[in-house]
Amino acid sequence: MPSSLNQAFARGRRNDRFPDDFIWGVATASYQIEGSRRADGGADSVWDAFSRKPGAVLGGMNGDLACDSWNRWREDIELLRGLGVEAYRFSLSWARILPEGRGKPNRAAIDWYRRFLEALLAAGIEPWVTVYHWDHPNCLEEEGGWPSRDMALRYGEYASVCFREFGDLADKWITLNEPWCSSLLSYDRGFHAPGLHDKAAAYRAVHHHLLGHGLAMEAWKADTPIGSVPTGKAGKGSPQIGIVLNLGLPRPATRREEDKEAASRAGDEATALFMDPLHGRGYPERHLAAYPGLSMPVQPGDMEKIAAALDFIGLNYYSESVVEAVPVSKEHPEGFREIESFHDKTEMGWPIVPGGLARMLRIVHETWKPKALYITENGCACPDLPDVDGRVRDKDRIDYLRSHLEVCEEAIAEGIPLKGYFEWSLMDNFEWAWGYSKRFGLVHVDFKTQVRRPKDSYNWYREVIAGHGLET
Ligand code: IFM
Repeated sequence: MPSSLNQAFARGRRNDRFPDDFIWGVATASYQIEGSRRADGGADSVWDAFSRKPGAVLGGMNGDLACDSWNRWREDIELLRGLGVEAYRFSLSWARILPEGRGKPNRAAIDWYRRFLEALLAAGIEPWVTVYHWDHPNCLEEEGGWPSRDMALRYGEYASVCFREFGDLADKWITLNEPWCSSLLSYDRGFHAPGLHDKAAAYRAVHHHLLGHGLAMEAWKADTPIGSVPTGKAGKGSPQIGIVLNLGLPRPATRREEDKEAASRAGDEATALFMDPLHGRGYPERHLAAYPGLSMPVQPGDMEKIAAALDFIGLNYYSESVVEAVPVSKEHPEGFREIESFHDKTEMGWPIVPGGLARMLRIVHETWKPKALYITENGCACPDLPDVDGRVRDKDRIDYLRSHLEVCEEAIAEGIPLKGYFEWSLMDNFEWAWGYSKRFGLVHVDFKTQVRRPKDSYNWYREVIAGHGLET
C-alpha cells in the first residue's frame, strides 16, 4: 500500500475535521423519559400538575409512563452502548430528589440515580448531568414558583444536594436547561407549565433562574469532590460546569438597515437577556426599555453571583426565525415582527436552517467569547412510521443531522471552540405540550408496548461516532 494511503488508514477515522477530544453524545431529560412519577418516593412535579389541566397538553397526555426508563434503564444503557456515544446528557428530577422541595433528600431516588451513574461509567459513558430540566416539585410552584425569590434559594440548595450526592460519579454538570422556556414560555406565553400569562412574573422568573444558577455555581465550587470521578474511557479532561441556553438570534428579513437592527433587538429576549448577565454585562437596557412596566428584582450581590466564571456554554439549536421591522404599536412594542420562513420544515413546523447554527456560533463566539461551546441539543421531529418490516427509514433526520454537523466542522475550522455535540434525542419521548405526537428519537418507541427500535438515523450516527466525523 502506498505510504500516504497507509497513513490515511492509520489515522483510524475518515477525516480530521473534529479534534481528537471532541465529544460525541446524545441527550434526554427526566420528565420526558422516566415515567413512574410516584415510584420510590417521588412527588408531583409542576409538569404532572400542568398535564392534568384540560387542554394543557395535546390529547390530555402526560409523563406518567413516558418511556418507562425508571424501570427500563438497563435497556437504555444498552442502546447508548450500541450507539457508541462517549457522553450521555440526562437530567435529575428535583421532584424525586427533594419531594418536599427542600429538607431531607429522598434516599430511594438518590440510590436510583447512583446505580444509573455507576452503570453508565461501567459502560464507558461519561455522564453529563443537567440539574434542572423543568420538573420542579409542584409544592414549590404552589408557593410561587420561579417568579418568587425563594425559588432561587431552594434551587441553590437542591443543586448543592446533587453535587454532594453525585459529585463522586459525575464531573460534567449543567445547572439549568433553557431557562428561557421555564420562564418566558411558562409564565408569559403559557405554553409550558405552569401555563401563566403574566409578563412581569416571567421576567422575575428570568432573574430567579439566573440567581439560582449563580447559587449553584457557588455550591459546585464548595461541594464537588473534584477530581475523584472514575470516568474511565470517557474521562476527557477536567471537571466542568456550564449552563444550557436556547438562544434565539433571528435573521433579518432583508439587508435593509432597519431589518438588521430589528433582528438584533429581536434577539435580546432569548439571547442578551441571559448571555449579558452571565458575562457580567447586566441586563440589556434596550430590551427592558421597551417594557417600562417591567423591572428585574435585582438585590445587592445578585449580579456578581450570576456572572461566576463558566467552563462552557451549551447551545441547543433547532431552527432560526426571520424578523422584519414594523412601526411600534401595542401589538409590536419593540417595532419588529416575525415573518414566515419558506425553508422546509420539520414535524414541529420549525424551518430547517443549518446556516442559522453557523450564524449563532459566530455571533456567540465574537460577542461573549465563552471558553468552550457545546451543542447540547440538535435534532428534529419526523413522522417516523416503522415499515412493515419494523424498520424506520428516517432519511430526513439523517439529512438534518448531517447538514448541522457540516456546520460544526466549519465552525471548528474557523477557530470557534466547539468541543462536542449531543444529539436530541436518544429516543422518542414526551415532547411537553405536544405529548407523544412529536418524535425526536434516534430510537423509535412504541408507547403502547415500550418496544424500542433503533431507526436508520441511530445506525447512521453510530457510524459518525465510530468514524469520529462525517464521511468525506
Ligand atoms: O424536547 C425538548 C427539550 O426538552 C428541550 N429542548 C428542545 C427539545 C425539543 O423541543
